[in-house]
Amino acid sequence: MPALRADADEIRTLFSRAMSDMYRVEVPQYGTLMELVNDTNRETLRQHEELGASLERSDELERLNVERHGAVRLGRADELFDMRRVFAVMGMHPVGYYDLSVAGVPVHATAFRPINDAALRRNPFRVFTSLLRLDLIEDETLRAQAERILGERRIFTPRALELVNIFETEGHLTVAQAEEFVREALDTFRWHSEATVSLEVYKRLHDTHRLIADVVSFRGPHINHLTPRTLDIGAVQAGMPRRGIAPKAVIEGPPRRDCPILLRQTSFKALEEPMLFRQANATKVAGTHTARFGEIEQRGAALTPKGRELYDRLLASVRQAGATARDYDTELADQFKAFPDDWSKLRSQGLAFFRYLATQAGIEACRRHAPPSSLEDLVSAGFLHYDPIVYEDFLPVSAAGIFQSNLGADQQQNYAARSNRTAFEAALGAKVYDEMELYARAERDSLEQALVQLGSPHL
Ligand code: OOG
Ligand code: NI
Repeated sequence: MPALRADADEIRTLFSRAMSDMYRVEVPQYGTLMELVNDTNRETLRQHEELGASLERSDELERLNVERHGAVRLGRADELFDMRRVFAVMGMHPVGYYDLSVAGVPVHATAFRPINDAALRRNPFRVFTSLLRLDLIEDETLRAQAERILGERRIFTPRALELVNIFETEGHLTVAQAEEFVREALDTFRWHSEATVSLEVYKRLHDTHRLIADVVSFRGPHINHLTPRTLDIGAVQAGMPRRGIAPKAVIEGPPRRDCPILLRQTSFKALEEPMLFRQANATKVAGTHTARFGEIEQRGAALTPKGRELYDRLLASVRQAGATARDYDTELADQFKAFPDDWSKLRSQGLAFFRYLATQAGIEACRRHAPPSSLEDLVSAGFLHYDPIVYEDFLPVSAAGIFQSNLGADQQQNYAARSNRTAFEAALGAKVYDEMELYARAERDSLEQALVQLGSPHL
């Protein structure tokens, strides 16, 4: 009998669960945060029946409890190349290019995530994956030293890479191989409390940028946070201090709205963790390192390029106003009055993406009479229902805010904005997917299916 094949969705779910279990042991506050988020989600669903119904229709209720994203920071081009191959086994592919150098963080990044509707419904696990840009270190000696140190590490176990090879040749793994793969791949993301460098080198790296020390001093790219999705981020932010967690001052992203858009995020400060540094004379000295933190997010509708342009413009004007944390929320809410907060307007003005469904009444009516031939008429007749498509990606300005709240304000630097997508894709060994194309396709596919159900009117 042939061995049972594992499918990519199953492997991803096994992996994200294993990652969550590992992180809960490594960072106990993560467990506390998970409890708070679960309690809040239950309460929100109890209070907002319509939200529950909408999530149910788009099959999102199921995924909510397993949904999370993590982040890692890599040091070498070939690490990114292999990371792409490892994530491909789990049905996760690079979507989007994020240049964080513009925000004073010397990395560029992509998000590995599932890209088709069925896979996203099963488990939308995402990993924000940054690559350190050593080319932005000006001190040549330090840059060469960082390169040498990074050159010596192997972040994947030999067996993990062997299993990736098997997957690439066979097109799948067996269930037994998949279980082994999850154990082996997980090893890459664990925390190492012993640095690969001396305290002195660590300090030099750290003084250049804390992020450089975080990447270069370790044997592997520890997962630095794992973020659950909440349905009410304001409630979680308010509940954090009661459970002994101190959140950052402001929630990143758009303001609170009746129709949530994109992504709102907040985090708690990185932990100062004990470390051992390996001195030249082979003795070890104790020190600390701050890297790992907790974060929560609330996801809303994916915006079209037009909607995104409006979002970016409004957010930029809030930031230009330079409000202090206390006034920030007021300023944000004020500016965003210019962003329609009503699903019907968001749809008719082409600001957000939607998934269409043929209604039962529509299907029955269209059996009796020829259906109307415009999208607007089908919607207003109640033959088509629409729900927002959830935003599956990240926001560079928010990501920079999250990075910075964990690096300390003194660590902001001004790199001349030199985006380098070509170098990133060369390292990755592939082009990143364009997220706008993925959302547009999901909308188009849903509409086509709905129209078939209504007897294929030509629009
Ligand atoms: C990644 C920060 C970005 C988010 O949610 O925007 C991120 C990092 O700190 O490595 O995870
Ligand atoms: Ni994050």
